[in-house]
Amino acid sequence: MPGKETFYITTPIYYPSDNLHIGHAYCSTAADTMARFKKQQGFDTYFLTGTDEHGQKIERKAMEKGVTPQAYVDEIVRGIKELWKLMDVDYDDFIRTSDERHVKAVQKIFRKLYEQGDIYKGTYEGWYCTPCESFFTELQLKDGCCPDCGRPVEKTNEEAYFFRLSKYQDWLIDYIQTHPDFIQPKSRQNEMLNNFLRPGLQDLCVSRTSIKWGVPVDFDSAHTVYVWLDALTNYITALGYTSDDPSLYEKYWPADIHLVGKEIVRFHTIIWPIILHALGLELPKQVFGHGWLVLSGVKMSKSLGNVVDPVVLCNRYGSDAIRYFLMREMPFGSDGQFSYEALLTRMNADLANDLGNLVSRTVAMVQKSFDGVVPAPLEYTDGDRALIALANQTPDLVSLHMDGLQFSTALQDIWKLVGECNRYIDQNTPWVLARSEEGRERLRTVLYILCECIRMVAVLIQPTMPRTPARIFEQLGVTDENLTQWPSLHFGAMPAGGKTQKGETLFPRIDIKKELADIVPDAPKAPPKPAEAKPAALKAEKPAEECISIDEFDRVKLRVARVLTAERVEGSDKLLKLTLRLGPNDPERTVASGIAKFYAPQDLVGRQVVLVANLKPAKLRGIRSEGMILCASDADDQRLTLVTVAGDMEDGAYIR
Ligand code: ME8
Repeated sequence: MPGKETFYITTPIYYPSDNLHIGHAYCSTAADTMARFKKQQGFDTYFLTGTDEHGQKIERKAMEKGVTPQAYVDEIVRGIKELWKLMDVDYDDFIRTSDERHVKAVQKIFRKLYEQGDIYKGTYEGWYCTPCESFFTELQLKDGCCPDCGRPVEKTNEEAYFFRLSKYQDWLIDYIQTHPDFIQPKSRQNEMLNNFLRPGLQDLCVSRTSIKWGVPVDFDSAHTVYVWLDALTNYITALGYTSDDPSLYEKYWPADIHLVGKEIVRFHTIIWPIILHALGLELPKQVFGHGWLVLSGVKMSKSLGNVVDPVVLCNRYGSDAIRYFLMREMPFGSDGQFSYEALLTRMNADLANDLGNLVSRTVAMVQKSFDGVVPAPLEYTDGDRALIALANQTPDLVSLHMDGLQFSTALQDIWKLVGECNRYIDQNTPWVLARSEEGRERLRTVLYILCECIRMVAVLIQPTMPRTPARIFEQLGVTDENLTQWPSLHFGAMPAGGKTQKGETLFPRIDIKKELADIVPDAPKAPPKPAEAKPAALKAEKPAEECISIDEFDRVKLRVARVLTAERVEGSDKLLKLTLRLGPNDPERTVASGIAKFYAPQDLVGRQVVLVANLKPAKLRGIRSEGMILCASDADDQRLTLVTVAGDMEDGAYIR
């Protein structure tokens, strides 16, 4: 008998930092949700996460604390595992790069690549910051100084091993072009091809003599393996590749999905595939680069001090609510804004009002009218059949969107059913039906339909919200395990007669104002909403000469443009040079834009921006800039964000 189809999904391995923030939890929650979904669908799933423990930063931090690097990371990893437990991130394996199984495998991989000539010894030339013990390339320097501490750097060189990335460049371009699903979303694929691969790859320095906390090169003990080469291989070393028992590797490799944040797509789609190919191994089927959770427009990050602690959130609101928010709030692949207001608003609207009320109202009515026993339906009306049809379609829609990693859309599909159930209650007014004998007959059908739809909703939310479904099943009196599984997702699978139980409110309503003021007074708030437009009569104070007429405004041609390429401008830490596409008949434009401090070039490629298209061309640092892209910035230019259009518009569209 053939075994089950396998599904192997991974998160990046996290740097051990004192506290992982809600941005880290985002990636793990997504991977866990996907793994649970596939398991629910009958796949033999394997979900890997772990920690990336080597390198200079850890070495230094451990030294500051007066402990060994191993003791330092052990303590942090304990905390990370606790966090995943709290968030119901139910991994199959947790790999640590300091695990002996990993270290041994990395050594074997390094040796194999060396012996076959893909790794060779050379000299690393670059700039060295002594206080930071860090090497930088010319491009990484900030105004000629160390980008980390700002102190002067020295030109230096050290003996190092190099990996022949350049040899595989053409193969990789071809592979990416012939495997369009390999890098997702598509914009990331263009970015990799245009920004990194087509301009040419340089061989990569893959060893250091100055860093001791790393995997030693076993045939040259002065060297430790470069952290990214060490880290990337975790996806196969965890499965036992090169070990005495490679059975997991044979079963699960190639991975179905590597989920990674957008800033590390480059490592996963350039260095990693080349390592695998050089080893003669298959490539993962897909690398998906998700967006960032941002706070006030800036990526949440420990070093910026703008982090939100998932432990605090889960303890306060429950992990299911947090998981739901993370998966529902932003389309996977795009950046999303975190704010307490948004979280609490969604908890009240979607969880307390829509889902919670639906369950409590329905169970209360079954209790009141039928002694708590789910009644058998009698005859279905057209209205009933419409709701039943929606309930039967929803699992297919959810599957479709989950398979495309569109978590938010899949949840919207489920909440459409929840919403229709609530509307069905309002239309059928069960409290009126309960008053007459005839009405009570009809009420049987109405309440059965509601109970059965709620059961189906509970099955569908399991991957995102692992705890809530059990509470719903208990309230509905569902005791048969089969009725909690995916194959039971067809209307009518649940027999009547279940004994309902009034339970605790699933999601209590929160007084948002009070919560924000009392409980999280220091909480980072969403950027203030623009002041509401004042009535015309009150606006007249504005001096007339500041106003422009509509004809004057019409002279400014604003158009949607797509960024094709983006690169830094040599000698300037402010400017990026962009090429933009407008309509099919417009020539490409070059624009120099002062946004380099806020955007990395790779984050712009593929995005739509708003261009002042009829601005007189100007020369900036030798670049003829043909227009200006619009940005919003705060008064002291500390924050800046691109202006774009809310939905995908055709390139070149006019903004009026
Ligand atoms: O990059 N929003 O580790 P890491 C969304 N060790 N995701 C975020 C985020 C945010 N605000 N902040 C971080 C590393 N992440 C390497 C990986 S893999 C072989 C080595 C995500 O701890 C980030 O995008 O810095 C990345 O995918 C993950 O957390 C781990 O980040």
